[in-house]
Amino acid sequence: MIKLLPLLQMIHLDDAPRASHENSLLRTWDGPLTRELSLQNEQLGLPLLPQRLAPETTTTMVCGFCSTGCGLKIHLRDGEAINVSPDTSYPVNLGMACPKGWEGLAPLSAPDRATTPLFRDQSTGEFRPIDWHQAAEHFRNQFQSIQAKYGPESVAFLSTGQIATEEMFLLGAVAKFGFGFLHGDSNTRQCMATAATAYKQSLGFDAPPYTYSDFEESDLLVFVGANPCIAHPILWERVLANRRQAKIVVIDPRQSETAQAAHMHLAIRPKSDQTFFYGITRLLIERGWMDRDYIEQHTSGYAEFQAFLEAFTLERLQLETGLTLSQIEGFARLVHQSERTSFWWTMGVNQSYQGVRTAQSIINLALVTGNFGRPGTGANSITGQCNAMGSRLFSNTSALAGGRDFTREDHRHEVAKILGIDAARIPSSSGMAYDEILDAVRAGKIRGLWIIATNTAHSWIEQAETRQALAQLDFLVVQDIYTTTETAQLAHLILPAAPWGEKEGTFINSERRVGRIKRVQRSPGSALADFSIFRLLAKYWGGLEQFEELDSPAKVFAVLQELSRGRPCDITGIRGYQHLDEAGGIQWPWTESDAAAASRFSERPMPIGSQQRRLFSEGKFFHPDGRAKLLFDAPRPMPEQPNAEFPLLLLTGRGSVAQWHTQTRTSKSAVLRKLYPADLYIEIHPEDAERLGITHACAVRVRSRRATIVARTCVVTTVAPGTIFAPMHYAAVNQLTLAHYDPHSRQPSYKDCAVRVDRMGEGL
Ligand SMILES: Nc1nc2c(c(=O)[nH]1)N[C@H]1C(S)=C(S)[C@@H](COP(=O)(O)OP(=O)(O)OC[C@H]3O[C@@H](n4cnc5c(=O)[nH]c(N)nc54)[C@H](O)[C@@H]3O)O[C@H]1N2
Ligand SMILES: Nc1nc2c(c(=O)[nH]1)N[C@H]1C(S)=C(S)[C@@H](COP(=O)(O)OP(=O)(O)OC[C@H]3O[C@@H](n4cnc5c(=O)[nH]c(N)nc54)[C@H](O)[C@@H]3O)O[C@H]1N2
Ligand code: SF4
Ligand SMILES: [Mo]
Repeated sequence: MIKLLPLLQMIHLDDAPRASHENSLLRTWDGPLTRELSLQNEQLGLPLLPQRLAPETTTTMVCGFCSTGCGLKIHLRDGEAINVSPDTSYPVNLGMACPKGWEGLAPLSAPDRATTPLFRDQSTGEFRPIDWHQAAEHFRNQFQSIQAKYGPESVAFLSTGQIATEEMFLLGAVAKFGFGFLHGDSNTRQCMATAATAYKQSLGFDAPPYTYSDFEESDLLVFVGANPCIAHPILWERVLANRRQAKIVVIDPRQSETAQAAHMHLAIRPKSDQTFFYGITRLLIERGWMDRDYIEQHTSGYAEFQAFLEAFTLERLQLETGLTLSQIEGFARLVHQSERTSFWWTMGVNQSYQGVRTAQSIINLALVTGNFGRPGTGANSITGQCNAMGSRLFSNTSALAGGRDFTREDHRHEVAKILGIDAARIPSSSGMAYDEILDAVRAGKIRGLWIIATNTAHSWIEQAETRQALAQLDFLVVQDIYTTTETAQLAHLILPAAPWGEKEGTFINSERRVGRIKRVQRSPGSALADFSIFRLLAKYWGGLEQFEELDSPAKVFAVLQELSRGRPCDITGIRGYQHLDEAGGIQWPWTESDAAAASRFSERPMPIGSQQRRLFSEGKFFHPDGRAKLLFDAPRPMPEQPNAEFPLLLLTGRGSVAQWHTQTRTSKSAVLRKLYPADLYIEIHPEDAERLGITHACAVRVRSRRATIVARTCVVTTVAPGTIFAPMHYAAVNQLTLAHYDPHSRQPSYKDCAVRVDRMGEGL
């Protein structure tokens, strides 16, 4: 048997007999396992899908990049994927996909895939391959000894919105209720924390209200800090399919690709959106252009809000937003005249030191004008990662499963009962947020950290501090699909994971649609699905028999359904994974009674066409009084404003359709690599360039108070004078950014810090 295994799988070098209880642990799981055999997903109960099919056939699943959640056809030969094309019948994308979707398989076969656990040798500092048994023992021994020495607060995990919901739930449950980790957060903090918090406070639950057909049903679409042409290209296709001759307004300091395609571009001064929306709301109210009935019947706090808005005069608006009177009035008139206005926001709003109140200034405007719950309306946050919505609802990080609160005893008891565990195992607080975890590492309070499917050393704000924290840890475990990520390179232990395409489970997209992913390829070496890794680690941890029953994603999905019962995200009406295939994904909520009612009309489990559902059509919100709260606060000044020494403001964001985040995946596709510049560039306005004696494609130094980096220039009029733009896909960019956060959501404010730009050789 040994002969058949690739070299890296033969990893256990000592021949000492393995403790018999460990063999028996594995045997209960995998059948008679010899130490010579590395684990495979098949042995852990995750067979290659689909089984028993014709040699050449096709299956379907959702894309593993952005939260649009397009349906893809996966073409198989002998049960393994050989190609991808868009699914023509999936209700999200209707036969379209962006380049990332088409190239979805390329990242799986990259040469730097992690194929075996790697352990850093203390003496040489080099990684040494080990087997899964040794990896799980190291994991247990190190974390348990840190906990024993420094107490329960001394360990934490950082997870992701890019693994299956079943996996992130299992991680949260095993780590928090099993291993006793009090702190665990995810990269959803970088992305959706603001929207989640804003919705929860305003509407009573983290519930994005829309369905994608709202793009087509709107008369006026307002995009705020969102660049869907680049970040959600297939949603933009849905906008183009609008049948009502809609007007499109883009509010963005940059003339983004989306702004270029809009009827009206409001090049707002960065971080003045909150002031802008207050001012617009005031203007609409002053002119009697609000919806009095809607306000009276469905909102609370209107009188206080109206009084607060008095200060947001037209003069103030012009001064603070940099927009002209005619732009402001023109926009207010458009909102008034449109029967159906929908507001769509993304990172230009969420990633801000005042993101939650800014998001709520948009929610308030939609409520006050009665643009809620009807087709083509809504205050709609577009999600980022493929499964950020899954992590918001079920990951047991900032919220307890099912959108519950860790702080509520009744909620802890509900979850404990469903899981069959003692409620005392569930912490009574959600624990530290991402930034607080890294602060605690720097303070020496957290000594052990487990990072899963996120590339902290590249993507977190203010990188020098971040890397300093990671370097300080006694034990850093990185669970990734590649060994080469900036974060994996800092690890003591690398756990090789299997990505999208090599495992099964579900994702939840931006419009709350639960979609399916499948295992259509074998993983290289002994890489395992995150699901299998969590189970393996739980097994080795000891004393966690209660989690053993959760031995397949399908079983965990059934638990998630139970956890959702009676909650706003109730999915008890879904009849298993196959139902998701048949229905083209299913939006939450889909309750047992919804399913029963639908089956009265149709033989099929759920007919396509009954699928487009939005929330709040009755105007009933999730607060106890059924009303939406109008929440507001005085806008605050930007903490690091440009000055004489650092005269430019740095905006960061997505650079191209072909680049995904820290580029670990998209850089593996030769096709995608042709679609973006290999090296870091900054966009700068011709006026600034001229003043600095810079031309196009010049090498420049970009300096902030934290770092100096080198970039090439791209001289364009799409950025406003006084600002520059740099894509986040290049690791150097977060060396410049300033660690500051929204106080309610603790989301990093990535899009505002002061910098200077100098020609190479000058200014330093
Ligand atoms: N190709 C590609 N697509 C992606 C991703 C990717 O990496 N690559 N990532 C996915 C993820 S996780 C996310 S979260 C989304 C992000 O999707 P988006 O939020 O659409 O993308 P960003 O480019 O980060 O930011 C959007 C815009 O905010 C603007 N902005 C900056 N500051 C302000 C401000 O103060 N006010 C306003 N109104 N606008 C401002 C920027 O100029 C930028 O054009 O994209 C998803 N889709
Ligand atoms: N300056 C600046 N910084 C930003 C932003 C910005 O606009 N400006 N945007 C922020 C936002 S919105 C986001 S969402 C973050 C994204 O930041 P990250 O989450 O750090 O970015 P990714 O590159 O998506 O990292 C995902 C990691 O998981 C690995 N991976 C992929 N699939 C799997 C899997 O199935 N299992 C395991 N175990 N690993 C897997 C990948 O190889 C990769 O290393 O960046 C944030 N950072
Ligand atoms: S738009 Fe998003 S979900 Fe659709 S193919 Fe592109 S990356 Fe995948
Ligand atoms: Mo994101």
